[in-house]
Amino acid sequence: MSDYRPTEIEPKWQKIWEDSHLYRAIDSDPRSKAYILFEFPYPSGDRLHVGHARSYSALDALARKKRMQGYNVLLPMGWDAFGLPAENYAIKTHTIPQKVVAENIEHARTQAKSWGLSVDWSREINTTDQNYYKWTQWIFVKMFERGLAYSADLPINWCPSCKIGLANEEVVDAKCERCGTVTERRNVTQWVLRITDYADRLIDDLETVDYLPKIKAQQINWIGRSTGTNVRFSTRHSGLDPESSNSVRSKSNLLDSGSGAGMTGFIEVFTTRVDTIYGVTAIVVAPEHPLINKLIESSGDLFLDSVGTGHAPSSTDDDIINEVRHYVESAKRKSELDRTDLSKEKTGVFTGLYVKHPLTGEKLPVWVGDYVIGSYGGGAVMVVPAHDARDYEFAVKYNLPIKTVIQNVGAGFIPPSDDPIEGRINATPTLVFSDYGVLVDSGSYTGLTSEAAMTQITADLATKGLGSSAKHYHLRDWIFSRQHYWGEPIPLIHCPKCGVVAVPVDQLPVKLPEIEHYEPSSTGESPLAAMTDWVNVPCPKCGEPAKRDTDTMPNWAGSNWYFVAYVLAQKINAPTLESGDIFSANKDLLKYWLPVDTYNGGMEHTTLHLLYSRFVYKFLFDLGVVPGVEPYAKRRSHGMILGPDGGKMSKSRGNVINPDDIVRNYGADTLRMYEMFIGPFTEAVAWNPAGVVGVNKFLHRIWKLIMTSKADDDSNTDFLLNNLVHKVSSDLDENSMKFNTAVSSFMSFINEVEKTGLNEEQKETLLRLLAPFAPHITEELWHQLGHSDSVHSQPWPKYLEGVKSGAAVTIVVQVAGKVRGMLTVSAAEAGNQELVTAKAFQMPKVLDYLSGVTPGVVFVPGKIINFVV
Ligand code: ANZ
Ligand code: ZN
Repeated sequence: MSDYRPTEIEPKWQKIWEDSHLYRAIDSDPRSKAYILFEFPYPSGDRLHVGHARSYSALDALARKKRMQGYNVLLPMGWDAFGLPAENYAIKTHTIPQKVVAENIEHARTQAKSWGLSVDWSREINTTDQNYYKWTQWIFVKMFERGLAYSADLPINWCPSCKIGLANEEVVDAKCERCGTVTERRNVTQWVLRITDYADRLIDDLETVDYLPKIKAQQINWIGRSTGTNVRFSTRHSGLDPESSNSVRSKSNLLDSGSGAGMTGFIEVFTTRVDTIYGVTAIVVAPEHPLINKLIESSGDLFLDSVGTGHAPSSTDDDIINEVRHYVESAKRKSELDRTDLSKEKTGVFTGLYVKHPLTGEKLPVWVGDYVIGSYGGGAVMVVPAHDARDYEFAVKYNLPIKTVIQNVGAGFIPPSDDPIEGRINATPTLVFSDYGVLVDSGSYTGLTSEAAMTQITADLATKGLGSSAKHYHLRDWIFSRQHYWGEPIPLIHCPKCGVVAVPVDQLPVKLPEIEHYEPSSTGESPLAAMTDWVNVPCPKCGEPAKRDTDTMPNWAGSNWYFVAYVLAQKINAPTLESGDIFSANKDLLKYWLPVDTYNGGMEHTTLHLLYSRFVYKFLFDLGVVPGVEPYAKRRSHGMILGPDGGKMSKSRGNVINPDDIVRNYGADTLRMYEMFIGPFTEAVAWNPAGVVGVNKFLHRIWKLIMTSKADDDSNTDFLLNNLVHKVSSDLDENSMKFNTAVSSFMSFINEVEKTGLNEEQKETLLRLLAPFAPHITEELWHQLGHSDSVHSQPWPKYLEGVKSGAAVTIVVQVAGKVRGMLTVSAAEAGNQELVTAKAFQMPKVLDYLSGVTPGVVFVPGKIINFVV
C-alpha cells in the first residue's frame, strides 16, 4: 500500500470499530468516568451541516483523548425529533411526520457515522419513540401532581400563519421565530410550568458549575432577578385639598376596592430606586392593571357611586373613561416587545385618579401607559422623570413636573430649576441622571447617599406599612402547551366530575395517534381535538366519560432530560415490565454517570434550553431521582461556521457547504481536522476551501512520513516531539479547547521533521497524538506499523521532563536589566544556570560592568540571565 486513500480506509475502520464495540461506555466501571455531551441534533430535512461537524469533531477528539488517558468515556448521540420543523417539513412534503422523521434520522445517522465519531451507538435515543416520551410524560405528571403545572388563560403570542401559540422566546422582533409572520395576542387556556419557583436556585446554583462567563450571564439576565422596594401609594385622600373640578376626583370607593398586590386602598409599585422617591411626579399603571378594568367597568352607576362627592357624572368623566378604554384596546394589539422597546415612543392617558405620596402626602396623578408591563412587579411604576430615561420621555410628552433629587457626587451639580416648565424645556435626555449619588430636596434624607437612603427609606416605609423590600424576576412561568400535532400528548384527562386528572403512571405513554390531518387547525385547537375516538376516554378516577387534553408539549420537552436518558438508554429502548419509575430503579447508574462533565453546543441554546433543562433536572432532584442539583458541570459553546463569503450559510445565498461533499472528496479525517483548524472554537469563522485542501495535503504528508521515512540520528526530533506532546495535551483539553492551535502545531512539527524522518518509536508517539483528530488514518498507519490492536486503545503520550534539544539556544544577557549581549549555548546547556553564568562572565561587555563584584543572578532557563548589582 502506498497511497493515502481515505474513501477506502475510512468505512473499513468504522465497521471494525462498530463490530468490536470499541467505544462502548461501560456502566459502573471502576475507571473514572467522563461524560462528554454535544447537543443532539434535530433531524431536519436539511441533514447535518458543517456546524454540527464542528462541535461533534471537537468533542469527539476530547472524548478520544480521555479514553486514551484511561477514562470510561460516554459520548452518546440521539435525535431531538418532535417539534415544528418536522411538522412543517411533513406538511410541505405531504408525508406524515413519522415517516419524515424516520427518513431524516436514517440519513443523519449515516452522516454522523461517516465522520467516525466515537459515539456509543448502543445508547442512541429518539425523543419521538413512545418508550422515550413515556418518561417525558411521566415528568409532566409528576410536575402536575406537585402543583408545578397549572392551567391559565393567558394572552399568548399567536402566529396567524403557523396557527400556533408561541412562547415569548419564540417571538423575535414581534415576529414568529419560525416563519417571520407578525404575531398577534390571543387568550388561550394553557398549561404552564412554575419555573419561577426555581428562579433563585437557577441563579444561585450557577456558582457550583463551570460555564463560560457569558453563558452564566445569559442565564442570570434571562431570569432577571431584581431587588428593590415595593411602595404603596394610598388612594385615600383625607387631608388633601378638596377637588376643584370634575376631572379631578377622589374615587375612593373605586380605588379602595382593591388593586396592586391584593391590597385595598393602594397602588403598589416596584422600584429599584426608592432613593428617588422625592422625585416622583406621577404614577403610571399598566393597561392590564386591575384598577383599569374597574375604571372601565365603572361607567354609569358604579362610576356615580365611586365619585363619592355627590356630583353627577360629567361628560368629562365619560370622556376620560372612553379614552382609557380605547387606549387599553390599542395596547392589547401590541406585543410586549414593542411595548418595552426603549426606542419606541412612550404613550399614556390620564385616568382622572390621584394617589397620595407615602412620605410627602403630595397628590400624584395616575396615568395608564403601555410601557408598564402588567405582569411585572405590581404592574405599576412611580414616575421619576429626573432620574429615569423612560419616565423622562413620558414626562416631557405629557407635561409632568421633573424634580431632581439625586446629585452626582464629584461632578458639578446641575441645580434643579424652580420653574418646572423651564426645567422641562431646558432638559434633554442626557440630563437624566440615572446613577447613584447623594440625595437633595428629599426631606430628612437629604445628604444621604443613594445606597444608604434606599435602606433607610425602605425601613421607614415598612414601619408605616407603606412599603417593604422586594425581589422580582423577569422570568415568567413557562407556557408548556402547543396546539399542534407533532409533540408529546399532554397526559391529562378532563372529567366533568373530577376535574383534571393525570393519566395514571402505569397507563403511560399516552400514545400520539396516527392521524390523517395533522395540519394545524384554524380554530387554534390541536388537530388531536378532531380525533373523537382518541379524545373520549373514561375518567381514570370515576370511570365516567371524560376527554383527553388535546394539547401537545413544546419541542423543548424531550431535550429537557435527554442526557439522563442516555444513561438509561438500554432500559428505555427495551422496556421491561418493572413497576415504578425508571429513574428510581436505576439510581446507582445515574449516580455513576451524572452530572455531564463537559457539555458543548450552539450559543443559540445557552439561554432557554440550558435554563429549561436545568429546571427539570432540579425538579428531578427534588423528586429524589437524580444525584445532584446541576446537570452539567461544564458548559462551552462553539462559534458558527459562516459561508466562504463570510455570510451566514443559507440556501438563498447559495453559500452552503455540505459536509457530505467534503467527506466524499477528501475523507472524514480532512473534514474533522479542518473543522478543528478553522479558527478559535468559540468564534464564528468563515469556511475556506483552500484550508480544506491544506489539511488534506497535511494528511498526505503524514501518510508519507510514517510509511516511508527512516530513523535519522537527529537528537532534536525527540525534543520537538516531546514539545508537541506538551502542546497538544494542553490544547486538546476541556479547559482550553484550543483545537485550532493543536492542529497547527502538528503542521509545524511536520515541517521540521519531514527532512530528517522519524524512527519507529517517534512514529508511534505521533500517531497516538494525532489519533483523536484523525482517527482513521492513524488507525490504518498504526496497523501498517505492524500492530494488531487499535491505536485508540493506546495510552495517551506522556510529556517527559528533561528531554533536551540538540539545537542551539540564544540567551539574552543583561546587567541590571540592560541587555549587554547574546549568548549561544546548546539546548542541553540552556537550562544550566552555573554553566550559563560562567560563559556570560567570559563576555567582555559583561566583565566591563561586573569585574570585582559578586552580582545576584536572575535566571530564566533558556531565555534570559540578568545580573543584579
Ligand atoms: C422608579 C425609578 C427611578 C426606577 C429611577 C428606575 C430608576 P428592573 O431592574 O428591570 O427590575 N418598573 C417597575 N415595574 C415595572 C413594570 N411593571 N413595567 C415597566 N417598568 C417597571 O427595573 C425596575 C424598575 O423598572 C423600577 O424602578 C421601575 O422604575 C420600573 F431613577 O422605579 B424604577
Ligand atoms: Zn372523573
